[in-house]
Amino acid sequence: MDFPTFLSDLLQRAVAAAPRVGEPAGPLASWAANLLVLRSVPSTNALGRRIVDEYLQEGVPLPRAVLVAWGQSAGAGRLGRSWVSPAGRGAYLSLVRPVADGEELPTLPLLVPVAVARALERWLGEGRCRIKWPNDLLVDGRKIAGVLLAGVGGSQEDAAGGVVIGVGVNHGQGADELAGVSERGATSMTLECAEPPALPELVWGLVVALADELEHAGEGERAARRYQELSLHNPGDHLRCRAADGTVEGIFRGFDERGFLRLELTAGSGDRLGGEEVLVTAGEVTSP
Ligand code: BT5
Repeated sequence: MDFPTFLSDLLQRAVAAAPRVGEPAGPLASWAANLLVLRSVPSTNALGRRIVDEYLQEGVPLPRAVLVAWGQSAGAGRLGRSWVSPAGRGAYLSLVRPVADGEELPTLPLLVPVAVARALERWLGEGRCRIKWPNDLLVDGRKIAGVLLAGVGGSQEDAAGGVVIGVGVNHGQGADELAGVSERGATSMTLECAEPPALPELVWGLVVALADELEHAGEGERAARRYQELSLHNPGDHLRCRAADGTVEGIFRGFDERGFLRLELTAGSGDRLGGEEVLVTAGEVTSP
């Protein structure tokens, strides 16, 4: 598939999602109304941040928007890491959204990976895509997708800001192309699905799933439950995590409503005692 075909396919899908006169608009319509498809950008998340910044600075209400790229020259991961984004080989998109109240923001890191896993399951088969805390999507231990969220402006108490929700999914790469991309190993929809979707179908499937799931922003209990259902980690598992202040190790006791990981320490470290429960707020699970 070439870029013009990709572009026109997505635009047709957006037009088809527009509300019909006399019918109530579903969750998808407000996103489909502002769909931008670009051939190449450094990063859809960087572009999204710029849009949110400018709207907030000008005091203009932020609309919902979907930014899609055919390729990215500087795809971003967390903590300064990068996302390998060859043109026409993956889904690269960012959703821009206002944050109406302080309850919504903490639920997004839970809802977004859930939406992506659910979208991919349609082609991968149920239960094959698992979430490794906090934001990696794995199939049989290999990374197929990643999520990058950035809140802009506002604060948790007075949330008049916006959020940029970035999603990258490998689509057409073969095993050779993915060798060395991720330390854990990487995979793609083409490698994993008996009948992989076409690239625009994958992108649109992600938009639809995100639009649906984001309707539940702010529902912390529901978000934590759905995240746990798709999590690679089960309560009772022994986990080692790289946290903000070093490595911690212990028995996993579940997620809280903000997606923080509850860990019962197996060994004391620093001024913490073995058996103490700690909340890991940022970092990642490094083993098993
Ligand atoms: C992520 O970061 O997994 C978030 C990735 C988000 C990418 C999307 S694409 C659209 C939007 N615009 C952007 O600029 N970004 C978002 P993190 O957990 O930090 O993982 C990054 C690590 O994953 C890298 O250090 C590599 O080890 C590995 N990696 C990089 N590219 C990969 C790929 N294509 N497939 C699998 N693993 C990859």
